[in-house]
Amino acid sequence: MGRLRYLTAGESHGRALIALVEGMPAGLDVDTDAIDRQLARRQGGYGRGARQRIEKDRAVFLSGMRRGRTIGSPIAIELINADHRIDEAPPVHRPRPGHADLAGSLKWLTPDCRETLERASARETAARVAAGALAQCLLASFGIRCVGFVTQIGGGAVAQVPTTMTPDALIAARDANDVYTPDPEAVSAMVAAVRKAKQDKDTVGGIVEVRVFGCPPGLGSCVQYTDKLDGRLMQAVGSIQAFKGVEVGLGFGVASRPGSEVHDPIDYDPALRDTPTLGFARRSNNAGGIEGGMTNGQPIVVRGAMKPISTLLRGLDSVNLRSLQSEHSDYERSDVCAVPAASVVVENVVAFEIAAAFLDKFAGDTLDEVRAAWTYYLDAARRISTSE
Ligand code: EPS
Repeated sequence: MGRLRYLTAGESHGRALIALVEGMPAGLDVDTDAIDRQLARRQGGYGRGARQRIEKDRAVFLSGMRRGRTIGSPIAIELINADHRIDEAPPVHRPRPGHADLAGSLKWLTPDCRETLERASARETAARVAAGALAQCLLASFGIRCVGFVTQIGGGAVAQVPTTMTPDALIAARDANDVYTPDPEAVSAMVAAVRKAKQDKDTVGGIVEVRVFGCPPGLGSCVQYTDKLDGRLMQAVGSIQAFKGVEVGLGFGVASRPGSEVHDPIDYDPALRDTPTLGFARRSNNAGGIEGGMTNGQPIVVRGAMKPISTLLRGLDSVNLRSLQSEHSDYERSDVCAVPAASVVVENVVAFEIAAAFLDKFAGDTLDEVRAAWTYYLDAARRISTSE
């Protein structure tokens, strides 16, 4: 039994994408409909291009399951690409600034950027969503819920999302529009920002946020840098295609405030003893649920900034890798804005890291052993004041 981890394989126009998940305990009922719903959400959102009309992502479980339950062996999930034409796809010689095209061509010593772009494509995030949605099945069975949504598109369309919103309220409001924001007041400005980018033959980025509810304290660790949960979440989100910034809690906002306005004072409220806080209430959650690399029982809050997609209909100044002459970058069919879709990706990569940290602490070959460890821990933690 190793740490929960996953790898992905597959090219954008290859036969399929694969997520290979290892370390999931046996005995977990897998809600394949819930996984497919996440995949469908990732395919949607205002600003998507024509590719999503071709694909219909569904998770095909190739291994690791019997009768809808995990059996402890590696779980291979396949997502078949309808548009698989990698061998016929034309070469790309004019790298798109911002995409992996030039750096990859220099790395793999080829003037054909397609060799790189096929794997660098954000199509790969479908496999990450499949792995994360599987992880959400585990988290759900322990009452942990992850909710990802859009808080900003472009410079002007900014949502206000109160910290008091429950997971159900967030999901209901988010799912009521196709920019995936829980603030109904922000929807029209977000749609207008995408529309304007499209008119201008340009692209637009934005900010997404994930809140994780119901996490017990003690996930992650302050002992080694590799185990700090905030660091792990930053790596997970920062590795998503087009993400250039990640914040936990107040994030960059901590720099400009005094300590008295950053750190979250601690109270004890016995009425909250049976919640994930175990009674240790906080007057604010600027830490975003993580202190010293460990969860503290408050909701986890992670934000990521996505740059505008690097494939612009009007192109950008570039150089032809064959002639070394200045030319406009190539246009590949693409999206104008994938920020709503990216909120689904962020939700699911965060879910995966939380599940991995959960299983680090409550390890077990079977779900029953994991549940026993979790129950024991919560019971002991509630009695902390009476221990020596
Ligand atoms: C992408 C280019 C486009 C996007 C793709 C990401 O692909 P295509 O050239 O096939 O139209 O649609 O995203 C997806 C296919 C997806 O499923 O998210 C890129 O270059 O990163």
